[in-house]
Amino acid sequence: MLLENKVVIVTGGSRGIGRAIALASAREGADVAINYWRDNDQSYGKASAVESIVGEIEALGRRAIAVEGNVAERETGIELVRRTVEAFGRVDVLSSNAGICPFHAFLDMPLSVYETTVAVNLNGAFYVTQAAANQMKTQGTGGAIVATSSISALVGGGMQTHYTPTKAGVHSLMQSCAIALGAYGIRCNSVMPGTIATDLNADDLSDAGKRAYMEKRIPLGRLGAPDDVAQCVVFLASDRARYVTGASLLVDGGLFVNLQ
Ligand code: RM4
Repeated sequence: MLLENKVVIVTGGSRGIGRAIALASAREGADVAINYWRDNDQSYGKASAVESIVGEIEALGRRAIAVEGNVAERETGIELVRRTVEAFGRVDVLSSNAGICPFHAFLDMPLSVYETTVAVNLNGAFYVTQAAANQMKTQGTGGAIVATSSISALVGGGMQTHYTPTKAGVHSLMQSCAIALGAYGIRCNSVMPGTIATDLNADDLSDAGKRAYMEKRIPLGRLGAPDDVAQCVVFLASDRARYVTGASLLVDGGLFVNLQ
């Protein structure tokens, strides 16, 4: 068990990649605090998305709590850590995963679309990382922070001029936090997912031509699944990565390197 008796916080943990990270962490022995926001997704049967993931974790014999809050607000990270410590006594791992990507053209992008994307993806990552790192420092036993950056930290997207800078920022945040927090034994790394089939891009990939184009560009021949990313997050969070900090791991099926 790679995360035996660890306490893991996952932001944006009710759906998509975050849900997979929460479940994979529980499967590896962790108790999990799941942050979510406006969970109105009824695609998990009668239960809401967050109710169903809590149930799946408890069915594994691990504990889980759900804490609603918009990570774009600084208080959310502070309250999320407080509720986690209240429930489980500590924080060992933070998966700073919450993010949005409302695809939109650049020239007529509404200010609200830009500002909300920056607030959630970058400001949110900063706030929750700061809150978790302060708790880990207080605990005095180190910790691991894994941020969900993106292949989009390294390459652009014509409909993602608001989004790609935030993912580059998350990547850089982890590099600087690795330096700032190394003295406390807190490791900071990022994963860089490629095109992973989730509700984040369901609309974008509902275009059969776009989906076929992306699949053709990926050397492994398929879009990623959320658990493909979750397994890499578990590795970076675990003691197997004990000497890894300030690093980033592409999880993209070879998409980034595929020019021709
Ligand atoms: C990723 C990458 C994918 C896109 C998602 C939303 O960074 O750009 O292609 O589907 O974002």
